[in-house]
Amino acid sequence: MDYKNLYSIRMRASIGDRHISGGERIVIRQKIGRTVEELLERAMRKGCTRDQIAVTVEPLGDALIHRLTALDVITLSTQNMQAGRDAASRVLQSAGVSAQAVHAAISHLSAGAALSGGNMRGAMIIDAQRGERLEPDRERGVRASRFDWSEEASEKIFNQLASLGLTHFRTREALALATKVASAPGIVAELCWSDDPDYTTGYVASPGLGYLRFPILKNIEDAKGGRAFFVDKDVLDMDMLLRYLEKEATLITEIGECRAAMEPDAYFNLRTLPTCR
Ligand code: WAQ
Ligand code: MG
Repeated sequence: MDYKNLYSIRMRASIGDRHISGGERIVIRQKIGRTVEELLERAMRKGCTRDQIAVTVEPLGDALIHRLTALDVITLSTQNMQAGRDAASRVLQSAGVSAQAVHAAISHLSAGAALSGGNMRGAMIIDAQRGERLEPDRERGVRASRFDWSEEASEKIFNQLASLGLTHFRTREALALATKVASAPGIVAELCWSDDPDYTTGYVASPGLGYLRFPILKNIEDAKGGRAFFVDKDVLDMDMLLRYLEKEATLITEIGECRAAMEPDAYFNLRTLPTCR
């Protein structure tokens, strides 16, 4: 892949004010046409022929492109939502998020984190110690943008995840987003679950722990979802963080380790064992 002549392609489909479908890629010039088509098809499948589909093709030119290695992936399986949230909370706390901040994030996400009570388009930014919300726009939130897999890494992660039975495009997309977020300045961890009523899997991600999936973080048919980016307020430079998340291009060129599912207790036992080499 030629890292110089890359293009950011972003699609957003809406009906009136309502966001219906979105997606984005970073590709070489020769792939622009095909990629625009793929993103359009994705919007059409969601029934977005009635209103508006906007596709932006932006040359990244000589802009610096950060190259990242994807977070390691593991799934921690539980029987129900409460056990899932308890395990996610424990992981977040071991990543350095206070119990208070975890509680705040889960309450906001369950209730609908936007000021108006619905889902946000972007993420909350939450002080990992005090649990206070810091994002400048509490209706929209902060959107991570301009990230993708390189062609080689895309193929590798597809195969790795598929070998574990993880074939949904959401998993690859969320892993890419979480990898960018975890690499951002001031980030401690992230908590996410989908707003899609049929998709109950969510995750916790952090630079040190990787990407931990939880198959039941909410009940089926619940259309409330969102993201919380936990930050270390002592080192946070909000402008720098927002610039990195929204504007600076990141390409994932290496994949991490992908492990089979296990129960949370088995995972926590593993992690507290002394490492013998
Ligand atoms: N930046 C920040 N927040 C975003 C972004 C973004 N680019 N895109 C979505 N969000 C927020 C927004 O509040 C959405 O309502 C919420 O996240 C959920 O978005 O199998 O599919 O696209 O490992 O519904 C996680 C598990 C799936 C995947 C997450 O999220 C797996 C998912 P969705
Ligand atoms: Mg969604």
